Formats: sequence, C-alpha cells, structure tokens
Amino acid sequence: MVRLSMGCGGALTAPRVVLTAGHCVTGPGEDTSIEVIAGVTNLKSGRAIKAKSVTVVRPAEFVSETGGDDWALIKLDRKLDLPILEISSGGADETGTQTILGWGNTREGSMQQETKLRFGSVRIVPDGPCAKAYKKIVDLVEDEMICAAAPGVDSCQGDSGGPMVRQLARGKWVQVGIVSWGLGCAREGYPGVYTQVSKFRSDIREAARKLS
Ligand code: 4AZ
Repeated sequence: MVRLSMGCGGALTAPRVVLTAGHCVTGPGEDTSIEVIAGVTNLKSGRAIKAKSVTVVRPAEFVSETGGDDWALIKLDRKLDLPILEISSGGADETGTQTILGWGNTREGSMQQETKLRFGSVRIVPDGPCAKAYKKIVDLVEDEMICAAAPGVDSCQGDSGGPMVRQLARGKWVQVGIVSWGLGCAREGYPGVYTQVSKFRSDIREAARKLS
C-alpha cells in the first residue's frame, strides 16, 4: 500500500506501477507531480521509500467516481523493491469479510488525515441492496462496483484509491476493490462503494505491462 501526495491511497500492482482510483488523478498522460510514499505504515518514518510519478493511465470511459471505470495506473520513476498486491479474479474473493486500509479521515467531516495507516474489517453488501440504498442519489453501476460495510467501520475522505483486500486460505492477500465513493462515512444504510477490480483485471494487467 502506498500514499499519494494528492491525498489518496494506492497499491503497488507491478514493481514500477501503482493502482489507484481514476478520480485521484487529473487525467491520463505525462504527470511528474505525484509524490509516492511506500514501504511504511508511518508516513513520517525515516525508512519511508519515496518515488515520483512519470505517467498516468486512466480509462477513456472514466467521467467521475459514480459513473464507473474508477481506476488509474501511475508509472513511477523507478522500480521499488517491495511486494506486489495481486488483483482478484472475482468469485469467492468477492464475498464475506474484507479489509480496508488508509491514511484518510477517521470520521466524516474531520479535516485531519492520519500519519499512521489504519485498517478495518467490512463485509460485502450484495449489489441489489447497495443499489437500492443509493437509488435516490445515483444508479449504482453494478457490474463495475462492489459495496462493503460494517457498523462504525468505513473508508472515508483520503482513503480513495487505496485497496480493499481479502486474505486467502493460504495467507496470501488479493485486491478485491479500490476505495471509490459513498455517502458520507459509516452512515447506517449507506455502504462504502469500491471499484470491482476483477472486472478490470485484464485491462489493468495489460496497461501495467505496457508501462513496465
Ligand atoms: C472520499 O471522499 C470518500 N465511505 C471515500 C470513501 C467513502 C466516502 C468518501 C466511502 O474520498
């Protein structure tokens, strides 16, 4: 997991490529403005590994987080010697308990981002009930979004772009979602909404391969 200077999270999907949310970047093309902090949970640690962006890839279909296609890749100025987070191929990974993590706000409306990485457990909310919850606000793009919630636990502002992960039986972690949007944070009846990365797995892998 990495922290991005515009105030988002991300995950290392290849040694030189960060996967984040489409709405965290200003668009595709050359972008040398993003600073990346990796390899630490405490952003102020002297052991932090720092890198800069070179280019950004974002699907042409992206308009805004609620419209779907909310993913982007950031090519770094160098390879990082850190573990890679694999993207889930879907199926049983997209059920049950998930872990969300980030340096974002610990409550809705709080202005403060965290120095230490925080994490929490949430459970997948099926598309039907999630779409129903948001019906009055927006139509959930059910095949590109996956919802998750737990009482008092949620992603929040500043967590966007970071991963939702699941631990497999053998102990290995896979990425199931990207923090995307939601109404407020941890509001009862309004799950957090995540980019369903399994649906973009081949697009993301192909784009990352071209960047590497
Ligand atoms: C945000 O503003 C944000 N509760 C991220 C996730 C959620 C809400 C807001 C989901 O970046």
